[in-house]
Amino acid sequence: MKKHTITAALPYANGPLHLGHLAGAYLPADIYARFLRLQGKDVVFVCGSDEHGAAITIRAKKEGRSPQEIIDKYHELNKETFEKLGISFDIYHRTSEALHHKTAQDFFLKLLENGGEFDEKETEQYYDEDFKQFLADRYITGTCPKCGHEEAYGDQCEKCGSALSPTDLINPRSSMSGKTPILKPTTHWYFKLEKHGDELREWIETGKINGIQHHNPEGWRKHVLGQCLSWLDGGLQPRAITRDLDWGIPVPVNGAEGKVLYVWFDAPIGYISATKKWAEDNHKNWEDYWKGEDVELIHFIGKDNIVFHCIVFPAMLKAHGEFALPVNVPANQFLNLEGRKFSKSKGWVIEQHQYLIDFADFPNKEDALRYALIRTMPENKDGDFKWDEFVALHDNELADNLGNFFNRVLSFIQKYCDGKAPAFDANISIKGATEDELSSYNSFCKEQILPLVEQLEKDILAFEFKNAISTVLEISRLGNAMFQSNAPWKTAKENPESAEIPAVLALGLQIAAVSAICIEPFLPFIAAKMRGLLGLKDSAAGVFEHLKIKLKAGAPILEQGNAINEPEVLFAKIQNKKDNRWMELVDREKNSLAELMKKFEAEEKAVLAANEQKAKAESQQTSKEAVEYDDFAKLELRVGTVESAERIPKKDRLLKLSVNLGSEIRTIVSGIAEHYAPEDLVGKQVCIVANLKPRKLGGYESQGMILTAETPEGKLFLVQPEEKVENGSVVK
Ligand code: B3M
Ligand code: ZN
Repeated sequence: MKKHTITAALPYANGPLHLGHLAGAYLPADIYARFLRLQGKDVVFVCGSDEHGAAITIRAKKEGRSPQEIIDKYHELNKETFEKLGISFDIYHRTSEALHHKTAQDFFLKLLENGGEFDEKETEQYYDEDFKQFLADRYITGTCPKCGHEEAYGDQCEKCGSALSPTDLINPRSSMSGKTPILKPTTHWYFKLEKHGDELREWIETGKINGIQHHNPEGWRKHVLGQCLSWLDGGLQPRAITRDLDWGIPVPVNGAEGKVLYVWFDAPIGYISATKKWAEDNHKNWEDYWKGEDVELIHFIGKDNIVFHCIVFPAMLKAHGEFALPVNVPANQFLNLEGRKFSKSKGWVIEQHQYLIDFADFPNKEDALRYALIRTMPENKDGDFKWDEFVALHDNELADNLGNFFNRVLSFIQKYCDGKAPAFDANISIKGATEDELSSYNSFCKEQILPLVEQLEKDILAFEFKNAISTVLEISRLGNAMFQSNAPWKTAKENPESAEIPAVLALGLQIAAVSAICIEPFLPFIAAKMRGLLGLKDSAAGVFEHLKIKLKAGAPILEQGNAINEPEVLFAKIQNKKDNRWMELVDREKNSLAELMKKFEAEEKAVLAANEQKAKAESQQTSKEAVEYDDFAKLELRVGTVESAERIPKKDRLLKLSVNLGSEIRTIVSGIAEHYAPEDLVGKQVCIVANLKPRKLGGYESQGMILTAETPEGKLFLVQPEEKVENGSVVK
């Protein structure tokens, strides 16, 4: 039997996660894993904390704590929060576990032993002399050579997004001592990624490994393939997979003291060690889930991790030799918050644990959030989480459609059928979703419900979760429409003994049961409640397959006579005139974002003003090089009076002036037509450069140049003597 290994990116245990992370990787992975379990597939769904790397040591240093304290705190917080949100990992492991250290070291040694995978190379790297430590890329800041940003990191400039290496930085500084680091030789192991380039390209482009079809690249997201191919086209380079650091997994080689494996080398191996631990605890063989042809490995990640999961880790798995490669990496794009990027440092963020605290009393808070995130999931383009939409989706779709339908079914069953699943008679005709469409129980199941259920399956297996959940809501919409066209409440008044009543209600009940099963991967909490009310057994492995079989056969999902419970409100509306509690919570969130937005806008305005100021000051500074006095003295500047002025046809900027210099009248063509009307100039005194060589301008010979002052905005004003002087007076 096929083994399905589902991984979700291991979050760094250096802080809480926000809704963008949830929508990006964990929620889609959970939907997929839950669905496969309903299909009866053999699944392991692994995740855990990524507890190495500079991000954690930097945080520890900032807070004056040990890395161990940091990871313990956030590992627990993230693990617990995922659980509360119904993310159904089979295991949430940690990369600080001894089992993981050993697994990663063995992996390294196997690659070393295989030969030809690594290069051991000495290079010069930045070293902080005060702290006696080589500096991880993230520990070095300096000026970005591409955009001039002064706080760029040694691996990346966060302003312009360029990938950098530490030696690219101008004025590098150590973020430990703040001083300029020195370059010092050190030896590291480099993984020869380029060696696997051709194989990787074939695998990405055709889905083939050694000529055997492994997956269908058509099923991969375009943006994922695009990123992979652009990396391959750019040429693969050897990558250092060790670091000089005291936090991480020691390089298991004599003489490598003080060196650890690079975090991106050990972290993906964390998927393997998590599986090992789970297998150990559950009497399974971990290798069944990682090796051999029956393995279907799928990585759920955000788009910033594509390269590591589609190029580097597959190359490592290939180099090792025994592992299966992923069949898909359905990476998501990013989720925004009310139109802006999530930013923890700016406070523009909703952390998932904080949401649970803020909405603690709100029933269905978990599913309400899951629903809003699924409906805005950034599958193929960035998504946007908006509070108004959160409310609308909950009230108009969950409450008014799914909740309402379910409630109707349950109350009808109480009212007309004594709270028991009614028998149905396949021969009785029931109106379909529209009044003129006539159906029987059988054909309704086969022709109307089954196609939706199959569509749902297709959507999920294609990682189209947004479409998939709409399909589930389509099922309850169909149920509501069926009730509407049959109106059993009317029949009950007109002909209470009619066999049509139990037949219609039996069908309604079946549709409710189908909804309860199909909604489970998306909204597990409400699904459990629905099952409880219907008296459906627990969501057992394979229940989805049984559902399809029953629908095909027109057989009941709920047996006749099953006790059905009294209805309960499934979704309490947020917008509720009588009870404003939930809207108040939402308003609080909205207000705090609005406050922040005001602050951002004020800041942005201030920055803009400062920039303008700076530009102005710069434009006013002398920018030309200094000249000798003698050079200046070569200019002959004189005062004259404008005798006449006229426009030059077709030359919008030019005026032709006659200027009286006392001893002579000069014709001067000047570019001031946009600033002075000809009639305004006549009679005015001006300063001119009198010994400029005559030039042809606008079809006339210009015998001099008028001096003007130009403001930073580009407006021109005549330069004039303060009082009238004799024409021909010298300016000096
Ligand atoms: N911890 C980066 C991240 O959280 C990294 C993922 C590791 S997955 C093997 O985005
Ligand atoms: Zn930059």
